[in-house]
Amino acid sequence: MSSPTPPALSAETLAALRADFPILNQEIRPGVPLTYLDNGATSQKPAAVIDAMSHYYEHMNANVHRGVHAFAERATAAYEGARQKVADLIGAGDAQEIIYVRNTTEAINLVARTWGDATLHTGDVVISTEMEHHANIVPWQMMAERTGVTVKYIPITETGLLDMGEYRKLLAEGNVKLVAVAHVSNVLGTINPVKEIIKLAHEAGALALIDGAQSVPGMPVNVRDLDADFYAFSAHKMLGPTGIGVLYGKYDLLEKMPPYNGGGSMISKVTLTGTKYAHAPQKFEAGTPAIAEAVGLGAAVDYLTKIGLANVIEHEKALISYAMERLSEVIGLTTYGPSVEERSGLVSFTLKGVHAHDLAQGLDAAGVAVRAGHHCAMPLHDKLGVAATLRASFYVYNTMEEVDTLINAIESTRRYFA
Ligand code: C6P
Repeated sequence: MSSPTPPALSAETLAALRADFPILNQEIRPGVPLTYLDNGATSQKPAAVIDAMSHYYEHMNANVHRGVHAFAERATAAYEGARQKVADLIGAGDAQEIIYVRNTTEAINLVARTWGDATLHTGDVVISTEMEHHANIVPWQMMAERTGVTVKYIPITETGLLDMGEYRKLLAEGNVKLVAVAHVSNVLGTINPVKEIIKLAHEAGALALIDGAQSVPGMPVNVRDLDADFYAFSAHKMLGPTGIGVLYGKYDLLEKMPPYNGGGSMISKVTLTGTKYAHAPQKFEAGTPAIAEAVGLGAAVDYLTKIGLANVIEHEKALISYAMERLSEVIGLTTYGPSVEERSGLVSFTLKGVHAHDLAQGLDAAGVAVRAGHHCAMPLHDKLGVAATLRASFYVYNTMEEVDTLINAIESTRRYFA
């Protein structure tokens, strides 16, 4: 057995950090502690996030941007304060570039429905990739049905990287108006060279949308440094609550885009003959928003900022290096995706002779929570030639011992099916 790389967070720091997550300290079944390795699907929430949401409901619950009473003002300040925290986290120029949505999926659909429908026509091209989550494929296919655009895909290489030569060729074919790419693949873990991808898109006269669902939770991201036109992510994968996500957009683009939903809050004037819309971000936030969730997201940003996202990625790197090493020792196990250097803290794999769902059940018996299936990336699984994989995804509170627990559970399931 190999010895683990020293983790980036000290044992004391990690123990203190784990104590912040009430859910982690429990047994799944009597005598079986929880080993939560399904962070790519959703992360656990620290007490600071849960408490911030409870505090909001207990001490200031009111609608935002409407009343003039004290609670309404406090709620609005908390809601808008969280927007500023998000803007600071991702290096946005202005909090007005942060639109609250339900999740990454809605953020991408918003761009397709508003910017896409208003701007694109038959003959225009949108480039996505073979490694995308369905959230960054289906909205463009639906938009293609409405507008007549063509969707093309950057292929992946044998090692699970984007084929940049093919990308250049697709751009050279012309008429590309948008490049929509994941920053980090939720199956391969590949960290894509999005800065270069965006630069090339801009040189070809196209905009770039980055799906940051798997990147913002685990690494420093600066949208201005990347020069992203749109950047989408979900709170629930970054220690925050479900029900809220973010679309970042450059302000001049947002101002030119038509609204998404119509209704209260997104207007500046309504008459019976027509409506004048509010400026971004309100223009895209019709109706009563997810206020407590925004407060929870703000608390999650505070929590992550305190740890430092550079430390989060270092910690994940240590875990994934050790996990990849240990997985390579398991007979009949195949991992998918690039080397540790080009990968985030997740790994998908198959075990010869054992279906991914059976393996996941074997792991569950040992208290190890992982995801099995196509991970909402069917075209990628088609490309890999497998119907399903099993994915272990690590986060800041995971330990080297939990990697050992994973490996032991895989080994005993393998022996059971042998
Ligand atoms: N991936 C996973 O287990 P939502 O569901 O809207 O919060 O996020 C969608 C999404 C978009 N892009 C990427 C790269 C993603 O990983 C996800 C969510 C989860 O892999 C749930 S399917």
